[in-house]
Amino acid sequence: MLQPADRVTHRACHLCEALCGIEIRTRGEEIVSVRGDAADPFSRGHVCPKAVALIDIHNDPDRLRAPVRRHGDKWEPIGWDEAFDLVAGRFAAIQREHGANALGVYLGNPNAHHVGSILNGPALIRALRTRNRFSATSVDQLPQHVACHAMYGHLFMIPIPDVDHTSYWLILGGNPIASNGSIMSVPDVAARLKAIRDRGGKVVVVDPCRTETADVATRHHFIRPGTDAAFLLALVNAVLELGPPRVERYGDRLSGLERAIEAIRPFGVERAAAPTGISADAVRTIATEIRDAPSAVVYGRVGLSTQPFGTVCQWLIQLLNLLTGNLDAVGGAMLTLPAVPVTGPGTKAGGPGSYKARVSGRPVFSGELPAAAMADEIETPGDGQIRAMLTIAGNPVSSTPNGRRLDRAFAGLEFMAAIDIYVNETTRHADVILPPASMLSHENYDVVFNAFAVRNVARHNAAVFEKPAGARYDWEIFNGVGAAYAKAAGVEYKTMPNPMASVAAGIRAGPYAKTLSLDSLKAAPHGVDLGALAPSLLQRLETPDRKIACAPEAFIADLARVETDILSRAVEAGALLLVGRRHLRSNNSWMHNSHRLTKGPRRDHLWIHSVDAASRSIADGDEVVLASRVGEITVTAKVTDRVMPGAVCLPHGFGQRRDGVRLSLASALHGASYNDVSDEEALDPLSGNAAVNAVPVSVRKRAA
Ligand SMILES: Nc1nc2c(c(=O)[nH]1)N[C@H]1C(S)=C(S)[C@@H](COP(=O)(O)OP(=O)(O)OC[C@H]3O[C@@H](n4cnc5c(=O)[nH]c(N)nc54)[C@H](O)[C@@H]3O)O[C@H]1N2
Ligand SMILES: Nc1nc2c(c(=O)[nH]1)N[C@H]1C(S)=C(S)[C@@H](COP(=O)(O)OP(=O)(O)OC[C@H]3O[C@@H](n4cnc5c(=O)[nH]c(N)nc54)[C@H](O)[C@@H]3O)O[C@H]1N2
Ligand code: SF4
Ligand SMILES: [Mo]
Repeated sequence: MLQPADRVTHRACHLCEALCGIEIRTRGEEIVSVRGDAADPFSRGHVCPKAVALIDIHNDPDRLRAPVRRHGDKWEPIGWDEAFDLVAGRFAAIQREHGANALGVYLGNPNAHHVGSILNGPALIRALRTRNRFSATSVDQLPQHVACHAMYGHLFMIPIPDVDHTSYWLILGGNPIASNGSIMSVPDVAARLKAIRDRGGKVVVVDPCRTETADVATRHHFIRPGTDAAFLLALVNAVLELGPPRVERYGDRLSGLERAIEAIRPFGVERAAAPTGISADAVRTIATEIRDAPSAVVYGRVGLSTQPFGTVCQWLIQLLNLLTGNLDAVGGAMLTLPAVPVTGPGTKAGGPGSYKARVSGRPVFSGELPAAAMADEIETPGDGQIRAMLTIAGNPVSSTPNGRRLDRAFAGLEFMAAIDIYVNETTRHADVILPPASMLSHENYDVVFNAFAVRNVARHNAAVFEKPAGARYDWEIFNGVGAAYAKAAGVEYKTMPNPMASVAAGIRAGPYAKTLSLDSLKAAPHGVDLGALAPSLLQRLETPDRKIACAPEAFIADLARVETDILSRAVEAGALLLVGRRHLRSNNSWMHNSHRLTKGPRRDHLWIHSVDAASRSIADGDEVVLASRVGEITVTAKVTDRVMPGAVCLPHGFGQRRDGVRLSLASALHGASYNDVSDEEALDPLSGNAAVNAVPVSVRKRAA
């Protein structure tokens, strides 16, 4: 029953990229309900089951509410100041003895959703002076940054599909119905997908699995994992067969187009058919449909980036949109124009590092080493070896490749601190955990995902609760560590102001400054619509010559690998490649402690096609051993034609059942960690991004 004393707060859900507006009713300190905010012009009342699970996270008895220090396998409370001094003192001492790079830092995904982390985190990281920086970016979208930085001059200049106006959407390696969209904030994507078809358009999905998105698409093509580069090369050639490139709109702002076409032509349309499993006819049909559509957009996400050809795939996608005149065009792919700019003056364009990973020689991009190289850097002795770690909102033991090796590496550290809300697979190795206050007591502005939305939107997120006495915001924790570290290490750390001040300044420096301010946003609790995406890429290019670089030499050189590793490599009979999937009721590795999300049927099965199951005498529900170069896990098989023959599919993020994890619900669940079989040596060489998809594996029935 609603009572007059109930308070209503409007904000956006911070759990995924969709930016759904929510309405939270509270009575005192209790949350009465979480609902979709029907008055939000962007999300229009849509939410997924995770929004309601915000209640579970807020109330979770396992969520840490104050700093803790580990003694053996026991955790004891510790005061904030004592904790800051301990962490800073140990970091400084280890660096004094072994050099600044003896400290490693890993940043996880939730940082991207929190204004305090995204705006104030970098100052702390810089103050810590280490080159050994890692993040979830290199198990995710790094190839998109690398491709777009090379072509357009800024790592955040990633064109977004104009979902609301397109007539044709080709989706590769993304399942927005389950993920709610990525590098494309698109709330209520199901309705938006349906609208494409209702207005006579088409949606075509290319994926080794028949996903929930494939179910609502016009057509779905199975593709053998990791072969998309060959498919995309064939598609470019099929487009070129139909006539000259439609590049008039780019005028003289293209460089290297001829060079790119010349490099791509030898791949032809026919050769991709056998390795990919998609016929040349099907490729030509897609090319014709794209060419005939009033507007079209090609989009590739996690399944395209986290595979051995991530950067080449993302480059070819940009080229396809460009060659068909759909880059920077309505209904195609355009840059969002956010209220708080993330490109342009005063922002960091990013780019390749001037150094490489110490042990593996893997590339560095925008000051970060590949997460797949972290275990090497911790385990390998020598100058620059990591001996202490700081993780911030990250769970690399479950979320990055060869988790078991990383688990062992973390166990061997001299010292570790985590800024995190749980004792989980990774943070159980910490000596000190510093937990920020519940996100519902944080004021928030989503600097990142408002900048990658399919409409220009902005929304201020009011805090639902006062911060409890003694609790700290994430940015206050950064200031605490920073100040203590400055003292201990004798370096500079300038205390950072409330990040909302930077949001206000960002809006003042941004394109809507005349009509918008932080105050006017606060007065618009349902968010502000700033209009549809519009062409702006050509005006915003940040390459040195202000042209689109169509043919980055490193990308062209990597085509040789398509030849050797895809086109000329025979597929062994019975070979299996592992791919991942997401479920609407899960979020990477950290939301399995919510009763609302984990109840109901199990979602941790290994999908295997009936042909592959039969040849291995595997029946539905059997326990099977999934093995790769790096290890084995036992999982439960589900025999299904949703996955193609030759591929098996497992969700990541399970496997909380490990000693010392303090997640009472999650650690009782079935399921093993995907990343205990993904391989840290498998990566996209151009970016260093982990190839957690298309992992060669074997599957056998577990001996009784
Ligand atoms: N096999 C496979 N692996 C994958 C993927 C895949 O598709 N397949 N996907 C990859 C992708 S896209 C990503 S983004 C990464 C994610 O990689 P990570 O970010 O390393 O992992 P998460 O599971 O998101 O863990 C988030 C951590 O943040 C903590 N946390 C949650 N909320 C807060 C908060 O408010 N404050 C703080 N300080 N901490 C908080 C959680 O307790 C948890 O420790 O995983 C990648 N790994
Ligand atoms: N419910 C839920 N939502 C989430 C998350 C979550 O964990 N759960 N995580 C959030 C995060 S951090 C991210 S980055 C986004 C990711 O959002 P999406 O990019 O939509 O990711 P997925 O849903 O994992 O879809 C990836 C698809 O790639 C396919 N795939 C795998 N390998 C290949 C390949 O070689 N080729 C092709 N063509 N396809 C391949 C898989 O079968 C799968 O269908 O989701 C976000 N939203
Ligand atoms: S779709 Fe994403 S933003 Fe929307 S309610 Fe679900 S988790 Fe939150
Ligand atoms: Mo992600």
